[in-house]
Amino acid sequence: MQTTEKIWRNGSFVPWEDAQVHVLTHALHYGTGVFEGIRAYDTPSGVAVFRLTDHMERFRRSASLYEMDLGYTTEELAAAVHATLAVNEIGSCYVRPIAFRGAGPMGLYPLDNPVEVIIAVWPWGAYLGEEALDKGVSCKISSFRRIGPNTLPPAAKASGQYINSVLAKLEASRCGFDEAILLNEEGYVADGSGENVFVVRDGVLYTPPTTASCLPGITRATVIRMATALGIEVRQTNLVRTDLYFGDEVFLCGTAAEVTPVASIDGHQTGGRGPLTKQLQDTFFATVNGRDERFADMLEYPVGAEVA
Ligand code: PPE
Repeated sequence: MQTTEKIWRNGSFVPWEDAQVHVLTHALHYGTGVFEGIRAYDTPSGVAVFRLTDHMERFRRSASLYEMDLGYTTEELAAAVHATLAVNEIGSCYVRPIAFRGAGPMGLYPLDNPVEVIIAVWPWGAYLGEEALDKGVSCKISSFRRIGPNTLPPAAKASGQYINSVLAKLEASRCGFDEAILLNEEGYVADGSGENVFVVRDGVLYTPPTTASCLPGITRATVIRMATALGIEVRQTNLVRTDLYFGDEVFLCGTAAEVTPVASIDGHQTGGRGPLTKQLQDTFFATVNGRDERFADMLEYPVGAEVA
């Protein structure tokens, strides 16, 4: 991993190598952290953060589920992200805010442990490999079911919940696949280990509803908005695994994965980066790179910055 110079920690900057935690950190034992994954992009008008406010609002919702007081407003956290980018003099990169319960009493009751908030940034290229953006990835339907609204609610992005994704990812990789797609307890498609799932069939775009235990992805919402604007019909509906096997095109999307085509599922070939996937992927990259005015409102610049 490519490191940067400074990490924002509880309101000030510390050198990357000094941003340590105690081994009895509550979140390390019990997973009591909430986090975000955000991307910043170099644009002709400077460094922009994609849908920063939406990410910070989800961060706040995740924290509230676990009764964590972030101690900063959404605006303060957004300003801290811009400041972290500036102090590290970095352009396109990944941004990782995390709030977690720190060292203090042991045991499951977390409210006596301090909440720490940090923001780190680092260069992170194509999540599933540069080639995947063009050629697509191979996916396996995981034998592990996705966590549900009454176990570990997928509407929150909490650290401990990701153990579910890790199991699925390990299994997929052990079996020779690039990525895992998880079904929910009812057997409907939920999401990838770290991405939402879309299928194209006869020119219509399908994706599971958020009630299917997928993360309410911000890239998912972006793709739905773009598709609608491009005149593509979008249906949020429960999908079964054969809907993916028989899809004309299948793709994954997420902050890290951006828009990544799926080449096969359980060995069933899809159309790869077909025409709709390509159109949405091109629109996505043009937007985040500041080259598509239609969706420019989703790019957030530091307050007071000149936006040409
Ligand atoms: N589903 C899951 C399970 C998920 O983790 C992500 C994001 C998404 C869908 C897409 O959500 P959004 O980023 O809001 O469009 N996964 C993050 C973590 C990846 C990681 O390896 O860490 C991400 O993409 O940043």
